[in-house]
Amino acid sequence: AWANVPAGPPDPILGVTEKFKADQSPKKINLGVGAYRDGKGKPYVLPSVLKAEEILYKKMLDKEYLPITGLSDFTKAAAKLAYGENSKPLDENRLAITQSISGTGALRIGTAFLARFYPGAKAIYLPTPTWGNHIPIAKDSGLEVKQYKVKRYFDKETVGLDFEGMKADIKAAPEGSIILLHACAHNPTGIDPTEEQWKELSVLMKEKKHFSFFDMASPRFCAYQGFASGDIVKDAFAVRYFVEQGHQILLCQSFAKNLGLYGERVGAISFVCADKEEKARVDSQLKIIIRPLYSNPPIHGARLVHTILDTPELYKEWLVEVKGMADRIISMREKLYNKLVELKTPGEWGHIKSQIGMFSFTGLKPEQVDKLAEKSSIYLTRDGRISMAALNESNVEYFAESVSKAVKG
Ligand code: PLP
Ligand code: TYF
Repeated sequence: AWANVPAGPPDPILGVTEKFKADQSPKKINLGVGAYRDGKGKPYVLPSVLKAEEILYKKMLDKEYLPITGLSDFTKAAAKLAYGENSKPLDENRLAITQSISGTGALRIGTAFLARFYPGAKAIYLPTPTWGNHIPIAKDSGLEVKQYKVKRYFDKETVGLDFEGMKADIKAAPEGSIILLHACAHNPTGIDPTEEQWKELSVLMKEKKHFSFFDMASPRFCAYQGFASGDIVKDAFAVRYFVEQGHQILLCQSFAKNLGLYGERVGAISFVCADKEEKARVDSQLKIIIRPLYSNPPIHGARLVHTILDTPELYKEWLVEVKGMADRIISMREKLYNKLVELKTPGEWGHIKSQIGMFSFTGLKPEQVDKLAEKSSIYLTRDGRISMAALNESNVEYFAESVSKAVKG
């Protein structure tokens, strides 16, 4: 029956894992997929999650279907986490929110909603580069994909954000365009606008009457005071600032990376609406989109997140655990940088230390990436992105030595 089905290409990110698995070398390293690993290279289940599991187990809860929009205790807690305690749209009951199948599912619902109801052009502007899956998600939902630049490739002069280019492209987009913004820890570059730059972007987006579509997929994983004191305001800065400035944003949230709940597939999507009545209409259409897609979301991950966010001791513990992940990533950034410099590796490597989040955008060229796989059994995506969390005390030197060799040619 399927003689006419052509073979498709593997996913550029998940395909890296397939190649890694096929490699027999004991030294092999998988720097492809963005999933946190502990100091021994093993997946990390957060102790706060295990405690929440215990609490839930003891409750012997049933496994009935959730409503179409998910567990309301969870969506309330998720909204509070992103928008803050005293957010007007929450106080005024004008935030439409639904649970989603992690961040990907949130993006899929959000783009489907826009394709159906956005009053302007059915196009979405994605940053270049961006998370690869953004493109097919938007297309499958029926949006046309356009681009704005956040980084000029191979331009050694501009290791950081190409803010002027970004603004110029956003300005050039027709009035009322949909612009996707990574809320923090941009994937794959690890480069975010500064708070001042976000403020400028807010003004520009308002002038152009653009629509802000925020994707908040991962924490910054950098040790700043906020997290240590039990506050996530830095991660949420852009989202909260835009909302304060009156942007009626859409926000996709994922609990995969910040709680290590990758496989639980728990996320949320929310729409800041003009008033209660508009919220009710948006809520009704979200249900109409979700019902034929998957009917209602899975229950367990949402219960875990709700238990952690709404149990003060667990919440505090979670923040400490995120800081632990952040600190380990930062120490790997430092080790990698120092070793590359020590080995006199040609090029500037300071960006490895300044980038934010789980990834580093190394600047390695596709041929160098291929060489790393062939000669050293080291696997990463061809855009030169590495998951810093896959590095540890046992492999960071080998990685640095291999990179140094690949760069020297
Ligand atoms: N958006 C971005 C920018 C991401 O990097 C990711 C995951 O890596 C996601 C969304 C979605 O991830 P998930 O569906 O696992 O929550
Ligand atoms: O590493 C990344 O950027 C992501 C990771 O269902 C990922 O692509 C893997 C599987 C998945 C969602 C995200």
